[in-house]
Amino acid sequence: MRLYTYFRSSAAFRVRIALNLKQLAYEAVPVHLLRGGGEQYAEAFVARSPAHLVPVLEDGSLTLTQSLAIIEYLEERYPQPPLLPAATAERARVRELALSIACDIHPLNNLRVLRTLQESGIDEPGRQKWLRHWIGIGFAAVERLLADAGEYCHGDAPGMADCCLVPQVFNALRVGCALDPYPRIARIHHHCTQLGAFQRAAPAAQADAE
Ligand SMILES: N[C@@H](CCC(=O)N[C@@H](CS)C(=O)NCC(=O)O)C(=O)O
Repeated sequence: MRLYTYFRSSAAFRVRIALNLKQLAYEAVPVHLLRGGGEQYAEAFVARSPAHLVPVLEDGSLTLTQSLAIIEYLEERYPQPPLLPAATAERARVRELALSIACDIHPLNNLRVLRTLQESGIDEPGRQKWLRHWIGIGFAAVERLLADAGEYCHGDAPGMADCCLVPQVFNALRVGCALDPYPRIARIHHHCTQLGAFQRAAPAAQADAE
């Protein structure tokens, strides 16, 4: 398997965690999102990812974008260990948490959104404020959804929601969001980041880390 990735990309970070949890070997192909205007715009990459976004997973003849579609694919193709619970209602709960992060928080943090803000005259402090604002709104909702959570987002093993939560916390800490208002998120982040699968997926552990 081959994963097109960027060390700091939180969407790629999600997939790296899932691959590690499932103990699947993969070749990491770095795509530098900033260098030369961004390698995501190079023609060879756009053929794989028409939206100019990482991650992209290649597994045999399959080329797949969208981190959650990739994780769901891995779950069906390589079921052990499971990243989704067995019961339908519980699976929906985990997807609810994962989508709250991947759809409602992360897109507002994205590089191309920040570039557009910059082009519209929003300065760096203004852009940081924007990031903290949307992360705060999103985390407040996720914190409430985690009312029954223990060490992980759901149940007693890390799953798809944890694959989304930890990278989003990484982004939050980078822009100076305090986790104090979100003790459940902070607790789950702490437990997950004790695990090798999360540590090996972390931005600083990637070959392309700067
Ligand atoms: N919904 C997509 C989001 C992918 C995404 O936004 N990737 C970011 C990095 S985290 C990216 O490639 N950004 C490049 C850009 O904004 O130009 C997914 O979950 O895979």
